[in-house]
Amino acid sequence: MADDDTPKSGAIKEKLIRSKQAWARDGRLLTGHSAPPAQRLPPGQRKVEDWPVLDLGVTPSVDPKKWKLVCDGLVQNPVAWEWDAFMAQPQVTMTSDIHCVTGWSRFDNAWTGVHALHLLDVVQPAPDARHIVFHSHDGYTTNVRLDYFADGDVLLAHSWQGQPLEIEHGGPVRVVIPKRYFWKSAKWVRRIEFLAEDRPSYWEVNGYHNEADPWTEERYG
Ligand SMILES: Nc1nc2c(c(=O)[nH]1)N[C@H]1C(S)=C(S)[C@@H](COP(=O)(O)O)O[C@H]1N2
Ligand SMILES: [Mo]
Repeated sequence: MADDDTPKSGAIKEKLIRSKQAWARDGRLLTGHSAPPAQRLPPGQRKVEDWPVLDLGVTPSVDPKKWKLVCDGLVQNPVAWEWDAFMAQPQVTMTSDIHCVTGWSRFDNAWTGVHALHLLDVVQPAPDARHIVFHSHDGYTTNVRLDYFADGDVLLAHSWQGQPLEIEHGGPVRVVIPKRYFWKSAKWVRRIEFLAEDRPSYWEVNGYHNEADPWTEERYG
């Protein structure tokens, strides 16, 4: 949050943010159990059929024609892909479950987009790159370890269930990191920054866990 990413406070859903901070304080939904990954619903989660919208309350309108994805920092080949260049990359479709820290899980989401491993192939992270921060058009940021991003099931998605991702869900392009709580999956992504040192970001400095593994209930920290 060191740069000018901070959203205008008037535009933020202050109430939602305050209540999520209170959840972190109270340890809400923590069960104290952990579940084996063979079981599909992580501890403390309930399955939903719809797809809730969760964000800071700022829905940026991002015209794909003006959208650009910058990957920079500790990489040997920085890229700045405009829409056509992004869509010209090899495409994958992968199905995964969403686990939101507010307690809902949504199974079987078919995402289409660019595989994270392809992006890594292109940019070639420098040997000392260990961490990533995603920057989004609404001012949101979130951090993950580079090895989590390289996990094989991660992608930069432009479509969900075969349809272009709706703007409320982060279109034109969002990150999808299935093995982490969903706040790690940045909507409206515009920049992927590669770093040597970790940089806890929006929720990670507001009471939420740095790693966010739903199976061990890394909700707060
Ligand atoms: N840019 C951006 N990405 C974001 C957020 C946000 O506020 N801004 N919220 C995160 C949180 S807390 C969740 S739970 C998911 C929600 O995604 P959805 O609205 O598509 O369900 O997006 C994550 N990615
Ligand atoms: Mo969330």
